[in-house]
Amino acid sequence: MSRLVVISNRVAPIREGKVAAGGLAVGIHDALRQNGGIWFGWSGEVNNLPEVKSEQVGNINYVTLSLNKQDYDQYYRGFSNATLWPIFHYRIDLARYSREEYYGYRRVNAMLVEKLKPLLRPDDIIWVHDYHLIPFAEACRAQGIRNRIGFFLHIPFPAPEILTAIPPHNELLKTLCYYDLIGFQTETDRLAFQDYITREVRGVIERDGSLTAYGQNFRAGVYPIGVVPDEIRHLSEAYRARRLTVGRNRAGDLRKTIISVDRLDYSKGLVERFNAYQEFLDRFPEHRRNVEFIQIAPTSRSDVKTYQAIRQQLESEAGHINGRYADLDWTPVHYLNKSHERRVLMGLFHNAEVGFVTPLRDGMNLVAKEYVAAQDPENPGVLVLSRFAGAASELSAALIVNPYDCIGMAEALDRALRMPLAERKDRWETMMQSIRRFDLDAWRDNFLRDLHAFSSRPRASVKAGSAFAS
Ligand code: GDG
Repeated sequence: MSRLVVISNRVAPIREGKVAAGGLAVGIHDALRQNGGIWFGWSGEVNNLPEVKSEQVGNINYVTLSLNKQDYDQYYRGFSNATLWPIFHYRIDLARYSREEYYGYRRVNAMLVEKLKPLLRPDDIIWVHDYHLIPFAEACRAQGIRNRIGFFLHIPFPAPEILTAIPPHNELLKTLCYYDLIGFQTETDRLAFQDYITREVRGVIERDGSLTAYGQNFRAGVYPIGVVPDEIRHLSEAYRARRLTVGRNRAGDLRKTIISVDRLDYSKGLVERFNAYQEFLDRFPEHRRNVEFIQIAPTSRSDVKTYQAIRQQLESEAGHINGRYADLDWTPVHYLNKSHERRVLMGLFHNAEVGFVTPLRDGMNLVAKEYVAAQDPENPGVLVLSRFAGAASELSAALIVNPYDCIGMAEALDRALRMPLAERKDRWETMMQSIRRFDLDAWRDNFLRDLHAFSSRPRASVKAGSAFAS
C-alpha cells in the first residue's frame, strides 16, 4: 500500500494522546497511521541553522525544519499572512503586496520540496495543506517528482474580482493547477475557482468533470472538513460535572451563557460580535444580569501588525461594555485572551445556552460544529451562525445571521435565549445529522479516495527555474 506524505505549514506540535490535541491533528494522524507515512513541515522555529529534524513515532516519521529570518518574514509573515490570508478572506483593505515577499514565498516552497525529495518513494501519495503551499506541486514537478499530489484549501477561495487584486494572481493560480486534485470546503469556493479558471484563463471543463488549464489536467472537488462527534461528546460529558469559570449551567442557575471561541483574527468578526452583544444588552434589558458572554480568543500571529491592532480594539470594547453594564455581582463579558485545554472548551460548549459564531468570512469554522456536537441531546443549546462561515451551508438549521447586521445579531441572541425546547431539539437533530455524515473521517477518506482514483494524464514538463516566469 502507498504511504501517505502530509505537508502542512506546521506539523501538529501536539502529539496524539495529549488532551489538548485538536480534531484536525487527530484526523491526520489517523490517516498517517493507516499505511504509515511522513508529516513534513516547518517546526515553528526561526534560526540560521535550517537543519532537518526527523523523529519516528510508530510508523509515522515527523520531519520538521526551521526557517531563517528572511524566509520567515517573506514566506510566512509576508506573502502568506499579509497578502494571501486577507485577500482570500475578502479583506483587500488589509492586504499588502511586496514582490520580494512573493519571491520569498516561491523560494521557500521550492526549498521545502528540495528537503522532502530524498525522503520520497515513487508510490507515495502526497497531501498538501493550505494557502502557504499553493506552489508546492509545481515545485515538485520542476524537481522531477512525479507522485500523485493533492491539495486542500482550508480557507475560502475568493471570487475572481477579489483574487485578481493579487498582482501575480495568474502565475500563482498556474502553480495551483499542477496538483492532481484540489479540494475546497464548499461548493461556493469550488465555483469561484472554476469561475477564475474558465473566465480568466479560458480553461476548459472536460466531459469527465476534470479541468484543463495552463496545459494541466486536474480535478477540483468539495470536501467539507468535519469533527469527530464521539470524541467531542466524550470530552464534554467527562467535563460537565466540573464547575467552569463562573460555573452556571442550564440545569441549575438562572444566568445563561453565550460562548464564542476563536483565534484572535480579524476574519472572525470579533469586533462586530462585541458590538452586537452591546446592542443586545441595550435593546433587551430583561436579559441584563441573566446572561453572560464568554469570549475565548487566544492570540495568533501576534507579530503581524493588523493582529496587534485588533487585540487592542477588543480589549477596549470589552472594557467599554463591562464599564457600562457590570455590577458587583455581574460581569457581562468575560474576554479571555489565552488558550484553554480542549476538554475545557468542550465542557464550556456543553454548558452554554448559545454558541455565537459570527465570522466575516471563514473556510469552514470547526468551532460551530464542535459547539453542536458538545450539546446535551435532551437539552441542546442554540447555534447562532454567520452566513459567511463555510459551515453555514451544512448547518442551515442554526440561527443564521449576517455579521454586518448589528441589530439582526442582537435579535438572534434574544431569540436563541428564548427558544422553546422542542425547537431547540429539532434544530439540533437536523444539524447533528449533517455533522455525523460529514465528519472528519468522511473528509479525509473522500479526499484520499478521489486522489487515489484520479490517475493524471501525462504532464507537460516544467523547466526548473520557471517559477518566476510571468
Ligand atoms: C482554519 C480555517 C477551517 C481555538 N481556541 C482554542 C482551541 N481552538 C480550536 C477550536 C477549533 C480550532 O482551534 C479552530 O478551528 P476553526 O475552524 O474555527 O478556525 P481556524 O483556526 O481559522 O482554521 C477554518 C479550519 O482551518 C479547518 O479546515 O474550518 O475556516 O480558517 O478546533 O476548538 N483549541 C484549544 N484551546 C484553545 O484555546 N485546545
